[in-house]
Amino acid sequence: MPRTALRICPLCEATCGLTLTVEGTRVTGARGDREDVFSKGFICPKGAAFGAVDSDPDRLRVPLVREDGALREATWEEAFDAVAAGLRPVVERYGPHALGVVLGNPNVHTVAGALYPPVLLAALRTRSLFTASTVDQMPKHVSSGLLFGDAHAIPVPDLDRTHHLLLIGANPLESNGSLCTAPDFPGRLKALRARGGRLTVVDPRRTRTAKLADRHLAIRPGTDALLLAALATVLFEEDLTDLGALAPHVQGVGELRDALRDFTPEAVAEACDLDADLIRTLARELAAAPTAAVYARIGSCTVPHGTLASWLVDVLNVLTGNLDRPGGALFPQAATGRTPRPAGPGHGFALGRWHSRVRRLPEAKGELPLSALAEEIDTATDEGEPVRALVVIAANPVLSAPDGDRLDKALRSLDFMVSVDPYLNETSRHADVVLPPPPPSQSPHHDFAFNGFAVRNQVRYSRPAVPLEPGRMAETEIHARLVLAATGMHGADPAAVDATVVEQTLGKAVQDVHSPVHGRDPRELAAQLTGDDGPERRLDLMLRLGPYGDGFGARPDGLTLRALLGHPHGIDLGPLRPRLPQPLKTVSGRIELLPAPIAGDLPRLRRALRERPAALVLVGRRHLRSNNSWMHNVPALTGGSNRCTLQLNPRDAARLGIGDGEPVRVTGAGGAVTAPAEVTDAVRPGVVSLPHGWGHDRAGTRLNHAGADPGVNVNQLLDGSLLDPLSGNAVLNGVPVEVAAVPEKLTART
Ligand SMILES: Nc1nc2c(c(=O)[nH]1)N[C@H]1C(S)=C(S)[C@@H](COP(=O)(O)OP(=O)(O)OC[C@H]3O[C@@H](n4cnc5c(=O)[nH]c(N)nc54)[C@H](O)[C@@H]3O)O[C@H]1N2
Ligand SMILES: Nc1nc2c(c(=O)[nH]1)N[C@H]1C(S)=C(S)[C@@H](COP(=O)(O)OP(=O)(O)OC[C@H]3O[C@@H](n4cnc5c(=O)[nH]c(N)nc54)[C@H](O)[C@@H]3O)O[C@H]1N2
Ligand code: SF4
Ligand SMILES: [Mo]
Repeated sequence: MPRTALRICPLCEATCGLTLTVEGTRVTGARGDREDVFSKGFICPKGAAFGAVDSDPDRLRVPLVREDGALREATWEEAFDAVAAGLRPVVERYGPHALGVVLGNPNVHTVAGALYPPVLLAALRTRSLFTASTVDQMPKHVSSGLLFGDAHAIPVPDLDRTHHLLLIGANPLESNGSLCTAPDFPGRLKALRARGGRLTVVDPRRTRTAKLADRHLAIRPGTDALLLAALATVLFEEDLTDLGALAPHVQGVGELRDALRDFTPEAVAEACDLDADLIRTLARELAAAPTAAVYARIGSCTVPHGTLASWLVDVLNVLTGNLDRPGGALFPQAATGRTPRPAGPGHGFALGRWHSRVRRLPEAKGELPLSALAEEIDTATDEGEPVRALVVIAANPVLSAPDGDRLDKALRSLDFMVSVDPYLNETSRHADVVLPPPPPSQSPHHDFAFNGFAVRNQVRYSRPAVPLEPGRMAETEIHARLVLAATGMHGADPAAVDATVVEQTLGKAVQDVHSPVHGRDPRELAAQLTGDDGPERRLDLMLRLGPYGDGFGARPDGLTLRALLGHPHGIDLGPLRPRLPQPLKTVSGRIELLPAPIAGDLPRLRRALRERPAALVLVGRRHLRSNNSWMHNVPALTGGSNRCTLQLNPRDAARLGIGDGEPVRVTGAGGAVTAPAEVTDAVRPGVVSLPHGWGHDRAGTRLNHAGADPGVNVNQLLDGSLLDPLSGNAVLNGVPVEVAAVPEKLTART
């Protein structure tokens, strides 16, 4: 008999509650959970394909270990023996930085990815940390770090209450939203318009999101920081700033006004290819709206001025008084977030505490740019050791980072590599050991990361929908054993990892005068934790010490794991609320509107006013039925419009003699690829678009369906040299390329 089970969807940031149909141990259906407190029944095609994603026959079931050059199936014991034997000698011989760690996107979608990598990194003390953040949102972290003193304090637009949304470089109708967790983002945008609100979209492509908007500005890629600076300048010039309740918490308004003075609409219009009057109108609309929120994502981050654009987004929210007020942009408060401390000066945010070895690139948030991973492996310098061994968890940088071919070679040259990955793919094929996590149906779920960016405070937890298959190991246990193997404690009980974290966390909490457990006995508190295993006890711990927690009895009505388990559809914790000044951790205790590193980068933006744009630049795009590099192997999610085509405007197509469907050669600094042309006026002239995550044609992978229609790797067009200097984030959009027709008969060889 089929049964149902509830499971939060891990396939994008929207975190919808699903009702799964389970037959035996197999998920045979998925629909939206109408009683879910947050998603209320919403589901998208990816969520509906949960069963197909979950039961993909190419998912690895047992570990793989390299023997005589080839990967063979192995027991878990053999696999962890090999990991310990491979990693420890590298650390012991060459020191901690020779062991690199690469963390990919799905870590923010799993319980294991939230709970264990911090433990691993704290124990390893390696400076060679590379994550998907530096091909994504690092500019936002840096801007929040500088403005608010906390890289994780990222305001989210109050979608359900705002009167005016200025949405920049994001396409939530395909992506379902990012750094703005909102199940049914499309429905929420439609509701905004239905209640009389305005939606303005800035995007070089006329996306499905742009089609919903009152106004669409097809900006020239890479110039959003100029547009945003001009909007701020108009607010100053026309006396439209109104900080409202924020005023006592903000410093540097006068300095900011002076610093931005040159960036008038008239000055930026040509670079942005936008009308100066329109920019003025936009600024006036923003100021006049009863409430408004400026929100920007990938298209504003993965560009040469990513940090400046990210900073200006919040500058505009501050100048219009919309930061931290309902209808504006607010700081969510997650149930597993830290107990709020009283407001006051903090330590601030430091950048560049160390540098990469080869290009001397500054760290940001403890990370080096993913764009520098290949050179940190393949290039010797006088200073320090190259990376000789790598722990790769849920990452596929051969496709997601610039210049995959170089990285591919570099990975092959490593002394040792271990991947925690369900697939043998473009990256994990280089591993000496592959540790496959179970499919999502067999894993628990809680959104440690995304609840901190959600448009409504709420908390939900799903236990595994299906018991672990015999021979499987929970991803939490894989991570715990990996921590032990990498730190010289191979063979110890993995439960000790969780027990140590609990002991240390409680040990600190009881000494903290602001903690609800101040002065209590940590052992007595640890004994109160409930949960079936270590990860559940850690969740209980975080909930109970968190902002809504029971404080181990201090607030008897507060949250505990047991209370949460009694609410399988989740607990609603209410709309976002103003929180300032509490979240501020700057040295001044205020919002530092013009931080020194930002001021230091403004001359580069000023130079951009005079730069001649390239004739053709590349931007990316996402498709609703896809997710980065790892979902092209699921037949239910491929085909139709989800294809790796080069979109180009009819004017450019005519100029270059390219017909729809014909093969075109695209050349960039890092290489060239050939893809079919898709001639469409949805992209503005001078812009071409290729999606990322394709290029599944390398040997030695196990991706049968993806390999049949591999597409090309857009990141091969990049050589990794273009970065946003403050954050080290890769420039993936607005990249100069050349495009030429290819005679059909030659395409087979390219
Ligand atoms: N040109 C261009 N490049 C881009 C982007 C772009 O817009 N344009 N976007 C960038 C962005 S925003 C991101 S976040 C990165 C993503 O970059 P990555 O994180 O490197 O890539 P993903 O494709 O998300 O997948 C990572 C790996 O996780 C594995 N995986 C899936 N589920 C699980 C799981 O439950 N556990 C474990 N352990 N592994 C799992 C997959 O098999 C895959 O190998 O790509 C970036 N690259
Ligand atoms: N279906 C699906 N959903 C996903 C993913 C996926 O791969 N597929 N990936 C997930 C991940 S890891 C992330 S980070 C999020 C990203 O979520 P979004 O940020 O919403 O991602 P995109 O859909 O790539 O939208 C970026 C938009 O920026 C535009 N753009 C490019 N360059 C510029 C520019 O210079 N200026 C402006 N203003 N716009 C520009 C592009 O045309 C594109 O429409 O999506 C997540 N959700
Ligand atoms: S919108 Fe995202 S979370 Fe919701 S069902 Fe689709 S993939 Fe899953
Ligand atoms: Mo991302």
